[in-house]
Formats: sequence, structure tokens, C-alpha cells
Amino acid sequence: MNFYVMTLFPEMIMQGVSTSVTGRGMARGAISVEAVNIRDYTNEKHGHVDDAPYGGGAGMVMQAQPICDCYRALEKRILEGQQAEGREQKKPRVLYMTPQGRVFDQKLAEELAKEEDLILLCGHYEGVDERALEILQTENVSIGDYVLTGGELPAMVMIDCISRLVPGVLGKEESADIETFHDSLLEYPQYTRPEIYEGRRVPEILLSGHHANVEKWRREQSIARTLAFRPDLLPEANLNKKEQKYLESLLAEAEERKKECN
Ligand code: 6GU
Repeated sequence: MNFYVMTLFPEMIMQGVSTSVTGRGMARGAISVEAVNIRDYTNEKHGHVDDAPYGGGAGMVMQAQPICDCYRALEKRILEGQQAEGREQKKPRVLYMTPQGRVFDQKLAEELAKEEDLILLCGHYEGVDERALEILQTENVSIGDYVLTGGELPAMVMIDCISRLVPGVLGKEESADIETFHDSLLEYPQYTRPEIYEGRRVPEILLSGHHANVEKWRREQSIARTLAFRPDLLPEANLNKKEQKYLESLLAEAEERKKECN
């Protein structure tokens, strides 16, 4: 899968993705990341890419021209690449990083991981001239309800999250794992050596070697944690009859404690 990031800070993107798992994914050729500098496409003789907003107000707005020219050159190159590789010619989706967008979640990550090419547009300053967004037909995506200074960190978050779903990025062991959100449940607690640390023992069951009991315990831990920290996820969780019963017992317990307090 190929990520193309349109940005004024290409070195920030490349530094962010070149280490750890995504870096390895790139080295293996499972993903590629290319940061394209929007500034390289300005027609302005002083290299400006932004200007004051019409109607007044604080800050600067990124101009449409460098963004649109950058996009057109990139799109042309991507389509040529698809043809050269004998792939189906498909206009890549363009994601604009903005707090006004659809909130990025695991479901959207899974959907985007199916794409071959993806363009991420990072705004900076007070935003981007609306006409550029119209021309590029962007899909607006946010990483949460808070304001950042630019789209670069969100782009890196999305690249990280999507990449680990691309075959060949994680090792076989890691990807087979049942992890947080896979099943709309939070992950169970993990322990490694030593068996006792500052007087705290590893739960006995994990030392038992009884695989089925360990699995049951882990599922129950996941359910209990999800109930405690993210009860909003539970309606989406796939619980079998026994697990449903376990959840009901937790809810009954909580109800009992509430009564005792009154
Ligand atoms: Cl995607 N971009 C910016 N600039 N700020 C954000 C965001 C995105 N998501 C949350 N805050």
C-alpha cells in the first residue's frame, strides 16, 4: 500500500514513519510513504503558500494554487504508476486532515487498508482555501475532538494504524493476535518475567499452563475492562452465551455495590 502525504513539513512525516513497525514495513516493501512538499508547487516568486483570509480574521490560509497543482502532479504520477504495474486505474481517495471531519476509528482504518494508494492532505495555519478542498473532492477526517496545529500528526496516526492492517507489516505472530478493538473489547492485562515484582505476583492462572483456562480468564478480563473503561463499546462486542452471563454477573455485582452504598 502506498501513502502520499501532501504537506508543508515533509521531513516531519518521514521522520515519524521511518522508525519501528512502519519503518520495517517500508523496508520490506509492504508499504511506502512519500511526503510531497506543497511548497515545491507554488507559482509565487517568494515561495509563499499562504495569505490572509478574505473577510478578515486571525491567521493565514493556505492558498488553493500550490495545493491543486501539487495534487494534479501527484495524481498523474500515481495513475501512471498503476498503469506501469498493470494495476487497475483508480483515482486515489484524498483524505483531508481536519477536526471538522469524520472521526477516524478502527472501522475506517480497516476500510482504508483495502486501498492500494491513499493521499493525505495536511493543512496548517488557519486552514486551507475551501476551493482546493472542493476541487480535490476531499473526504474530511479527524482523529478526535481536540485542535492541533496541523494535519501532520493526524496523518502519522492514520498511517500507523492503517499500516499494521496491511499484510507483511506486522510479523505473523503479532497479526494473528486478538488485540484491542478487534472484537470491540479492550485488551487483557499482560505480564512477563519476573514472577514477583515489588511483592506483586503474576496471576496464578497464567502460570498454570492450562491454555483453555488462560483464554477464558483473558476474555473475562477483556470484558471487565471494557465494562469499566469503555462501556460504550460493549453493544458491538461479540460475546458467546457464557461470556454474556459473565457480563451480566459483573453488572449484577455493580448493582449490588450501589445498593450497599445507599
Ligand atoms: Cl485530522 N487535523 C487537525 N489540524 N487537528 C485535528 C485533527 C486533524 N483531528 C483532531 N484535531
